[in-house]
Amino acid sequence: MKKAILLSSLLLHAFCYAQTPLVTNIANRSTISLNGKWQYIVDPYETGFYDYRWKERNEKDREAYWNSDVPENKTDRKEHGYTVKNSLTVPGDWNSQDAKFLYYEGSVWYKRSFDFPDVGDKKVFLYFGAVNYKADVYLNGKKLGAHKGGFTPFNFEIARSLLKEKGNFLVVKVDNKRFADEIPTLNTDWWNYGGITRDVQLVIMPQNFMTDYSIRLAKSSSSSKEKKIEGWIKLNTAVNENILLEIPALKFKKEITVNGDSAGFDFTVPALEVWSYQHPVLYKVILTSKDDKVTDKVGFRTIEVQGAQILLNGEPVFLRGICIHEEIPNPGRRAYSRADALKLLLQAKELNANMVRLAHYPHNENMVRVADSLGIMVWSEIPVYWTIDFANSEVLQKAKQQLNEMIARDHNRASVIIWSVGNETPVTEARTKFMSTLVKTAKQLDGSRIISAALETHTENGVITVDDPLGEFTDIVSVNEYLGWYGGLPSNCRTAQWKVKYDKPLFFSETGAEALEGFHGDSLTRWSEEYQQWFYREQVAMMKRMPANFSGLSPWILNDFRSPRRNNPVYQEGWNKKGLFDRNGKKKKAFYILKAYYDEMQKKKL
Ligand code: GCB
Repeated sequence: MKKAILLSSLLLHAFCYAQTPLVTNIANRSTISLNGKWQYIVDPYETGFYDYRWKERNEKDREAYWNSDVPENKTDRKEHGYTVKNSLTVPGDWNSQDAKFLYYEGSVWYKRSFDFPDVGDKKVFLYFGAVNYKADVYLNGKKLGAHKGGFTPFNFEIARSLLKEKGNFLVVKVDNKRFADEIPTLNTDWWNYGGITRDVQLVIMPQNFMTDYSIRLAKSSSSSKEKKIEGWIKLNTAVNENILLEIPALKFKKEITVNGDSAGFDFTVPALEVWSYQHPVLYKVILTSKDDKVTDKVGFRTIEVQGAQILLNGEPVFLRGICIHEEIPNPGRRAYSRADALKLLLQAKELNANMVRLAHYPHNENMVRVADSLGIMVWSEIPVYWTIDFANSEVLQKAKQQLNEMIARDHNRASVIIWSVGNETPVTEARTKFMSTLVKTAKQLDGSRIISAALETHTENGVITVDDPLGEFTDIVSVNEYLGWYGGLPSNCRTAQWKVKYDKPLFFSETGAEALEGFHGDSLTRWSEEYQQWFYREQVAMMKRMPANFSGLSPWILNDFRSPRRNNPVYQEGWNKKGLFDRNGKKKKAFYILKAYYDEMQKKKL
C-alpha cells in the first residue's frame, strides 16, 4: 500500500508538467464552475507565444496573448483581441462548434474573466477535466503551468496573492497538433477533437486536506461472509490526527490514525452487499479529518483472474462488452456531460451488454460514475495506440504520466475492472519493453484490477495465432480480430483455428465490419447492413466454439464515428461505419445478432 502511494507521488512529481497534488473526487468538492462561453483567438502561427525570431515571449511582453488585449491609450498598438463574437463553449471541442474548425489542428487561445468571492483562508486550485492536447495556462499575466495529454485531468494551485476579487484574466493556450513523440502519435483512427473538452473548475480546499484515498473490498473477502474493506488516505501535509471513516448505511464508523501524510487501513464491516453488474449497490462513504471532509459513493467488489477465468466477487463472469468512443455521433462531437454518458451507456444496455471498453483513451469522469450506478463494467485505456515512439524514454514517461492520471482519477470506481496500457502496438523488442514497463507500473499503482492491452493476432499456416510476447505480462490475453472484414470472408470463421500461447482468459477486445446505414444488398455485398449482419453471425458462431477460457468480447463499435482515415466517398465520407447504431441512433441489422448472443449468454447465468 505504502509503496503504491509513494510511487504515485513520485510519478506525479517527475513527469507531470502540472502542479501537484492532483485533487481527486472533484464531483464532491467545493467548486466554482468556469464553464460557459470563453472568447478565443485562432493562432496557427503561434504569434501570441513566440516573437518574430521564434523566441518564447517573456511574461510581461504586451504582445503575448496571455496579457491584456486592451490598448492603454489611443496611440497604443494592440494586434490581438478577445471579443464576444469569437466565443466557444467550454466544455466542448472546437471542431463541432464552427465549420471553420472542423479540420483545424493547431493553437487556439481561450480567455475568460471571472470574479472571485471571499472564501477565507482556503487553498484554491484551477482544475481541468481535460484539454486536448497541450495546455499552457496563465492567470493575470502569470504562467500557472502547462500540461500535455488530451484525456486526463490536471490542476494548478493558484497563489492567493494572484487572485483578484474582480476581473481575473484567465487564458489557456490549447494546441492539438499531432507529433511523432506524443501520445497518441501522428496516426489514429479517430477525430483529433481540440479544445477545452471537459469541465473547468476552481476547487476550494482547506489548508490541510485529503488529496486522495482508496477504499475497496479486500480480495480475500470475495467469497467469505465476513467482508473486509481496505485502503489508504493521503494528505497534502503531514499530520498527527485521527480521520473518521463512516459508511452510514452500514452504521459503520472507525477512526484511522495518521502520523505523517498517509495511512493505510483495513476493517471488517457488517453485512455488506457487493457491487455487481446485476446489483450495482453504491454506499455513501464519508471521510472526516480535522480540517477536511469528503464524501463519495463507492461500490465494493473484487475482480481477479484465477487460472483461465475472470472472477467478479469470486464467481466466473463472461464480459458481454462493446467498444465506445467518447463521441456523440450526431452531429459528431466529443461527449463530456452526464447526459452524454447516460445516452451512450443506455445504448450499451439496450444491447444487453454488461461491460464497455472505453476506447482508446480515458473518457470523461461522468462515464465511469454513470457506469458505477448503472452496473456496467469498464475497460479504461491510455492512448498508447499503434506506432508510438517506443525507443524514446521521454515518450515512456509521457505514457506513465497518463497512466498515473487515469488511475488517480478513477481508482475508487467499482465499474472499472480493467486498466489497459494500449492498443495494437506492433511487436518489436523496444515495444515489448515499453509496454511491459507500463503493465508493471499499472500493477504498482493499483494491484486490485486486471491489467490488459489489446494485442493483434497473426495467421500461421491458416491458424490464427496469439503469441505476442506482451501476453506474458498482461493478466488476460485480449486480441483484436477482424476475420471476414480485413481478411477473407465471414465464412472463414467456420474453419478458423485458434492457437493461443497463454493459459489465461482470452478476450476479444475488437471485432467488427462496416455497414452504411440503410444500404441493403445480399450478404456478400460489402458495406451493406446484410454483410455486417452476416459477419456478426459467423463471428458469434465461432465464439460459441471457443474453448472455456474465452471470457468475453467487446466488438467494434457502438456508434459510427468520425475518422479522417475513412475516405470512401460513397460508404464512409469521413466516418468509420462499424457502428451497430448509425449516426441517428438507428440500430443496424447486426445489432440484433449480437444482442441475441448476449441474451443467450445471460440466460446461461454468465
Ligand atoms: C482497430 C483499432 C480501432 C479501429 C478499428 C477499425 O483495430 O483498434 O481503433 O478503429 O480497428 O475500424 O479498423
